[in-house]
Parts: sequence; structure tokens; C-alpha cells
Amino acid sequence: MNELDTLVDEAKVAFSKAGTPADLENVKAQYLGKSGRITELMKGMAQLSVEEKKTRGAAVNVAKQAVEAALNARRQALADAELDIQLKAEALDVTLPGRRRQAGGLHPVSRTMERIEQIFGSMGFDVADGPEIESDWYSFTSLNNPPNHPARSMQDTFYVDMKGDDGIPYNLRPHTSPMQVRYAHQHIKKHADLVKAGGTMPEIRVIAPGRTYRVDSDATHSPMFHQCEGLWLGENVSFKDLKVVFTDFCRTFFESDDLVLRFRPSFFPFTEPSAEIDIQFQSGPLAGRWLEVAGSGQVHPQVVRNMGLDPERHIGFAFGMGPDRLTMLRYGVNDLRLFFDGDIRFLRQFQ
Ligand code: 2U9
Repeated sequence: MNELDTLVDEAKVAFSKAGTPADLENVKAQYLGKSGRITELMKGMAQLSVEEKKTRGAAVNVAKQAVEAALNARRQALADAELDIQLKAEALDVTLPGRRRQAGGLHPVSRTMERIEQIFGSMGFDVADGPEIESDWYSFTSLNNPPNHPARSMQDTFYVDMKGDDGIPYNLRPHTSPMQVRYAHQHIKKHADLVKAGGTMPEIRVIAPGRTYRVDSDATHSPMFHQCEGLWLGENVSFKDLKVVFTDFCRTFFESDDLVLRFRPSFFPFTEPSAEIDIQFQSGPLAGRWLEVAGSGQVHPQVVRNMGLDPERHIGFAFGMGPDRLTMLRYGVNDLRLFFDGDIRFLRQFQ
């Protein structure tokens, strides 16, 4: 084997040992660079005769091409190896099953609120909405609460650092009653022309579900809780109608005709007479126990006036219940705070 063949073989071995493109460029310089071994051979031909240059030049050229071919082959091999590493790193197995998004579910109290709305909707009740930050008038005065009523105290009601036109701070509504007063104002405005033309204003039949806030917190009270109040006002709506409506609601909500209601005399500033409503299951785990589920009463004449109506003409009933409490009863939950802790292990049971 002559010196040129040896040189080409050494170059091939040296290229094959280069682990990175940078190493390979360094090895390339040793053969094809300005002071590379091939370049030196080309320079060494300067003092040869014309004839010797022809043959020597051809032989060196063959060797140079062989070294360049080996260099390019190694470059390609390194590039392929790099690409292979990259492809493996970014490999996406399209045959893998998709990442399933776990189906979410409604909060148990939300399910109760929807169920209440659906049941009263089927009885012709509208659903009111309204602000959670309320004025003192809508939260207390319109509902016949006297100026110094304890419900207004900071021990019972949350206040925000913003005052109404009356200079009294706004509050986080402690009940959903304000929405019904607002609803009545809107209802009267909506039918003003009809009434002016001598027509009869359609009855007010509405429920007001929503979040309410009170300064309280224990196993059965939460600073933020839910209420759903209802109102049926017309020219001849009596306590009897309340009994029928609420009995029908409870039997449908608890999916049991085997329950009876009891109306227990009570007092609220906004209703007179007032009554707490208890239910008693006649069978099942809660049989025989009286369970308080709501408050109710005939709307107080002053509240009827505050709604913009004449109590000599418009009469009716109102009620208020706690959907959180109904949910606890319906599912046998004994601590209200479980609903608001956000513990998915608890909430998942209701999906
Ligand atoms: C208007 C007139 C009267 C709503 C009523 C109750 C009785 C009542 C409580 C029960 C459980 C609130 O969630 S709770 O703590 N509510 O007892 N609420 S009568 O009476 C109204 C409402 C609006 C215009």
C-alpha cells in the first residue's frame, strides 16, 4: 500500500472517531486545511517536472477526493445521528389513547337550586335576579325592618366601604328578599299602561334564588349561603294557596308523597301572620321527626306598600327557604361547610 492509500485510510479512521461536527471540522483541518497533510502534498509538487506533476497530481487528487468523500459521509452520519436523537426525543405515539378530560359535574347545591327553579317554574313562578351588594333600603327598610333592628348590626350583616344616596353603607344582602321588591317595582312599571287603561295587573308570582351573606359560621351556618324566597301576590291569594303550593313543592322536591307539613306560628317583620314550615316524613330514616325547611307568611301591608301596591287590593304570601339546608336533608350531609371546602372527594359523590 503506498503512502497516499495509507493517508486516506488514516483520514477515514480519524473522521470515524470524531463524535461531533466540531470535532470533525478539527480533524478535517488536519487533512484539508491550509496546513493539512493533503494541502502539504499539493504544495510539495511545485518543484516537480511537468510530467511528474501530471501523474503525481492525478494521484494526490484521487486521494483528496477520497478524503473529502469520507469527510462528507461522516458529516452525514453525524447529522443523521443528531436527527435520530431529536426524533426520538419528540416522538409522539399517535396510537396512544387520547387524554380524556374528566367530566365535571354540578355542585350539589347548584343541583338543588336548579331543581327548585324547575319545580316552581312548573307552577308558573318566574325567577328573579338582582344585585348581591344591596342598599340599606332594599335589604331592610323596604321589608319593614325598624331602623334599629338587630339584623342591621355589624354582628349579623356584612357591609362594604361604599355608601348609598342615603349615606348608609351598602351591605352584602342577608336574604334574597330585595330581589322580590325590585321585581315588584319592575312588574308594576311593565304593566302600568294596562292598569292605567283599567286592566288588572297580572299577579306577581316569582322566586328569588341566590347567594346571601350573614356574619355566622359553624356546622350549620356559613358566611356565604344560599336562599330561595318566593312571592305570590294578587287580588285574592291566601294562606291556603301557600299551603297547597309549598306542600306540592316539598313532595316533588323530596320525591315523596309520604310527608306532611306543619305551619308553626312565628314572627318576621315582613310577614303577618308568619309561620315556620316543618315537614315530617312518614317513612324512611327521618320518619317521625319534624324538620324545619322554611319560613313563610302573609306579606305585611307595609311591605306591599313599599313594593308600590295598595294592600287593600293586593294580598298574598311569601316564603323563604335555605337550599343548602334542603341539600343537606336530601343527601344526609351533616356539616354545611363540606359544601364550600372545595374537596373534590366529597363533591364527586354527587355527580
Ligand atoms: C317580600 C316579602 C316577604 C320572605 C320570607 C322567610 C319567611 C324566612 C328564612 C328561612 C330560611 C331565611 O334561608 S333562611 O334562613 N326565611 O323564614 N322569608 S317569609 O318574605 C318576604 C320576602 C320578600 C317582598
